[in-house]
Amino acid sequence: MNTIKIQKMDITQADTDCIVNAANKSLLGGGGVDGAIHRAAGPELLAECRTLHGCETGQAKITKGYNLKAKYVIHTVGPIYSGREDDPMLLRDCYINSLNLAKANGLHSIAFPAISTGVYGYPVKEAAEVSYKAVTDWLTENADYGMDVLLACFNDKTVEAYRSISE
Ligand code: AR6
Repeated sequence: MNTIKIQKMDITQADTDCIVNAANKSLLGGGGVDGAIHRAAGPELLAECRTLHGCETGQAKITKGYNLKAKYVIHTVGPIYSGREDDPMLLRDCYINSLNLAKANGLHSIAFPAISTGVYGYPVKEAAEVSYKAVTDWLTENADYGMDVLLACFNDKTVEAYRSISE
């Protein structure tokens, strides 16, 4: 069975099989959730990221989780919000490609931060709509797989945005 859970939390504390990092194209670390994940995982994470040679917007790459509870980190790069048509498409790609990569690695639980809604400026409500639909579409298409999705919200605004959509 597939599940979705919305929870206010620090994603570095998630004990899912993998957590998703809202990274930038260099995959070499940054602020926000990216900084928090690198600090919690330890320097070996950056060392492995250096071997990946970056990542395009909307795509996803996997590494080990090192000192995190999660065994793996899936690094994806959200769009920098521009108000153009391809913002929602690229944001959707982040969720779909991360879920596909988790499945390809045999993982059955995954935690997502609200990708692009911090430094990258995507309005929280709009992002929550795109993200929630991407996740539910994927779960419907992969109904037999058994994936537990945790939407790890760092603040009340994000929790409320997801709750208002899911209810
Ligand atoms: N756990 C869960 N969510 C968090 C955490 C945490 N520990 N810390 C922040 N958030 P952002 P972006 C939330 O800025 O907008 C980095 O420098 C935060 O409140 O981390 O995709 C990268 O290197 C917000 O809701 O990511 C890139 O350069 C969400 O995570 C750039 O920022 C995303 O905020 C990516 O920007």
